[in-house]
Amino acid sequence: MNDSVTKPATKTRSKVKTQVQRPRLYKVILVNDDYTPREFVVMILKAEFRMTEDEAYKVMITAHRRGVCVVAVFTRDVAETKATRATDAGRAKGHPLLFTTEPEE
Ligand code: TYC
Repeated sequence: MNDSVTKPATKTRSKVKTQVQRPRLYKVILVNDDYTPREFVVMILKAEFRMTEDEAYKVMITAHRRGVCVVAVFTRDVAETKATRATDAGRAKGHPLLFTTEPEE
């Protein structure tokens, strides 16, 4: 029909959404037992998780009373490494002290 009316040239450009994914975080959990001395648990928390005496005592006594206590939250690698190191430090002294990891919801 009207050939003189031409559509403006359009370019189709697919939109690229850059998604920044936050890494899943993992809790390090201190598990109570009946044998590891309280002072030893506090010492390990200070050494491995850079806690003050007060922070370490609070975490230790919470695990002692409630069975478990969340120590801190890290990326998976860091959480697993710290939990393993802390558990191994107890085992090296003959204690059944246990740290586990669990993903955050
Ligand atoms: N329950 C231990 C005791 O009475 C102390 C303790 C606390 C051990 C916390 C482990 O995760 C723990 N000697």
